[in-house]
Amino acid sequence: MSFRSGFVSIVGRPNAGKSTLLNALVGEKVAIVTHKPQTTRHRIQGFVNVKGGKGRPPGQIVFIDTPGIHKPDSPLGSRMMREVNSALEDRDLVLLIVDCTQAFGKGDQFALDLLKNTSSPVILLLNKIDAIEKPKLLEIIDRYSRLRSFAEIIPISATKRQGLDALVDNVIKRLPEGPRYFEKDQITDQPERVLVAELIRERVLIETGQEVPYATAVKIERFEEGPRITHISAAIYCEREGQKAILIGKRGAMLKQIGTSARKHIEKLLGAKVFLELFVKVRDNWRSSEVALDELDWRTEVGE
Ligand SMILES: Nc1nc2c(ncn2[C@@H]2O[C@H](COP(=O)(O)OP(=O)(O)OP(=O)(O)O)[C@@H](O)[C@H]2O)c(=O)[nH]1
Ligand SMILES: [Mg+2]
Repeated sequence: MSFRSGFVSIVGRPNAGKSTLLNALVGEKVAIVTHKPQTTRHRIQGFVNVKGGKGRPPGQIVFIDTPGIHKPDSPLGSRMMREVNSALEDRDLVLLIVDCTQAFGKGDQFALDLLKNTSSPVILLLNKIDAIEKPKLLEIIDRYSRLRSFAEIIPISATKRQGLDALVDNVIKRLPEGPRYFEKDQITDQPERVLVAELIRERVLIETGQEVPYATAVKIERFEEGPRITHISAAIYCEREGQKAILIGKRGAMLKQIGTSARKHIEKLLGAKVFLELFVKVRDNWRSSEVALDELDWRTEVGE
């Protein structure tokens, strides 16, 4: 059977499980995951190589994780939504992922409306089926089928890896004949230092309370691989002195906690011993400044 390949965007509301799904499909952690909405801020590609067999063609799928669909209330939010919109353009397929544990609301309608902008076929993924009863699932299927037509509706659990085989099967069959775009051993378009910055941001999101995480960004300032240890210095940006005080904590306890847990995750990622230095810096209202947003964008970070 001929080799298939193509680009498949994963879109949906914040917290629906897009990044969890990408990681589960790729088999490695390429996108950070937290229980807080609006964790992902930029597009992340993950590559999945598919072995052929039993009526399944061989191929390579480029999945694109995106920020959660929301109504932006800041320049940062607008940029995040630009990432979503561009992920809806010229794709072979779009996967709309829905959190089945949440009641249908305005945000879901907003997401469905946004999909009117895409000319690609849309597959509906009903996620988190591990956490609901069957009658509820049937109710959701019924509701969505009445709202628009989908190329397919597939119930899945990204955390329990249920339904993922059916998903890959379905996706690869719909892709056109095409080349292998990326080397077999490459799993993502994200450079190592961006993955490292994201792992630090993940720890900040998980360790800190309500308001601080959304006001933070992480920038790697030094990344030096030595023979025995990799030295990494990173700045955690926040918007106000009060947030800085929270991030540092009593006698530096919070920053230490973030650093220790981030270091463990980074060492696992790099497969090397790491010396991690973290600084907290205040940059007034960076989320509203186009200049600051440019500087903190990962593409600037890696010099692209
Ligand atoms: N029970 C259950 N929880 C899930 C499943 N998939 C994801 N989650 C949880 O849902 C939360 C959000 O997951 P993410 O993957 O970060 O969601 P996201 O759609 O990428 O969110 P944003 O990046 O904020 O837009 C996390 O706490 C996940 O562990 C699932 O299949 N079942
Ligand atoms: Mg995400």
